[in-house]
Order: sequence, then C-alpha cells, then structure tokens
Amino acid sequence: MGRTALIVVDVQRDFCPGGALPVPAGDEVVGPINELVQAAECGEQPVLYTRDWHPPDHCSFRSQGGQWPEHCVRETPGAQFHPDLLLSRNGTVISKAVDRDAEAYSGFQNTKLDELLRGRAVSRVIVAGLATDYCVKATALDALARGYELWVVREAVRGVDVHPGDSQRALDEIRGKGGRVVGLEEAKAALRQGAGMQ
Ligand code: VGL
Ligand code: ZN
Repeated sequence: MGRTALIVVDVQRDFCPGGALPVPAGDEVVGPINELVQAAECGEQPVLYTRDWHPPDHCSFRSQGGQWPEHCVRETPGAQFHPDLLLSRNGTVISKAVDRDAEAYSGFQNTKLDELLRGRAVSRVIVAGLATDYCVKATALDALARGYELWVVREAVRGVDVHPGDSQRALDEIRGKGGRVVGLEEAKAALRQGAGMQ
C-alpha cells in the first residue's frame, strides 16, 4: 500500500458566495478541508491544491461562446484561494484550464498531477472541494481511470446543481466506477496514519 494524498479542488473566491460563479454554500467546505489538511500534515501525506486559472478570454466564458460567466481569471482576486483555506507548508499548487482553447475540469488534464502523485508513491487519493458536479467529479473519475484508489469526502464537497440532482448523480457515478464516498472522520484517520502505519 502506497501513500494517501489529499487533493483540494478549486477552493477559490469565485466559487464561493459573493464570487463570480458561486457554488451554493461553497465556503462550507473550508472548515472540513482545513481539518483534512491538518490530518495530512500530521501523517506527512502530500497535499495538492488545484486551481482554475483561466486566461481572460477563456473558451468557457459566455463572452467567448461558452457556458460560464467569467471566473477565476489568472492573477485576479477571484482566482485566489478562499482566505480561510489552510495552505499546507508542503502543499503543491496545480493550475489547470490555463489554455484559452481548452476546458479542463479535471486536475489531471494537461498538468503534472499524475507525475507528482506517482513520484510520491501515492496509491490512494482523497478528493474534496468544489464543485461536486464539475471539477470534483472529473478529477475523481480521472483518478479512478488512472488506477488510484479514490475517496471523496462527503462533508467537504458542494455542487452547482445546474440541473437539480447533478451532484448526487456525480457521487453515484463515482461510486459506480469504484470510488468511495466517505465521511470526514474516516478520511482524517487515513491521512493521519501516514507512512508509519502502513
Ligand atoms: C468549475 C465550472 C467552471 C469547477 C470550473 O471548479 O468545478 N466549474 N469551471
Ligand atoms: Zn472554470
């Protein structure tokens, strides 16, 4: 059994209430995620933070014919992590959807995430963050497709639900493909255990 990594998906100002593309109650993930980060530090497990990091003319924006209002434009306040999010000393930031012409919901798409995880002998990935029905879903399914054991933390995700039920369907699909939806305490325990207990 390899190590367990925590992947914190897109906990950015624009995805929280008051932001450009707010996920309802999106800021409620910050508390549980901070507990997960502390558990990972305790167990010396890797923490990776993905961020949506779009150019100002990204193809996903309505102004460019896409689906979304402008959000998470690189180097703007809306793209910053939520101010209360605990940034681990040993954390790694993964910027995604940086190319104008490509949408990228998954943290694995056109990034070094897979390489980083393999380099650190990670076999299990624990995913938390925003949004359940977009970037959390895509990142989780990609992790499964790449052969990782995959857990999503129930209390630490929130969805957009453009169509009612999207978030629930996303979790069902993750389960259907072999992932687990776990509670906060189980996830913290796995992160805290660290290398020594395996
Ligand atoms: C996301 C919509 C557009 C996400 C990113 O992080 O879930 N959703 N861009
Ligand atoms: Zn985006």
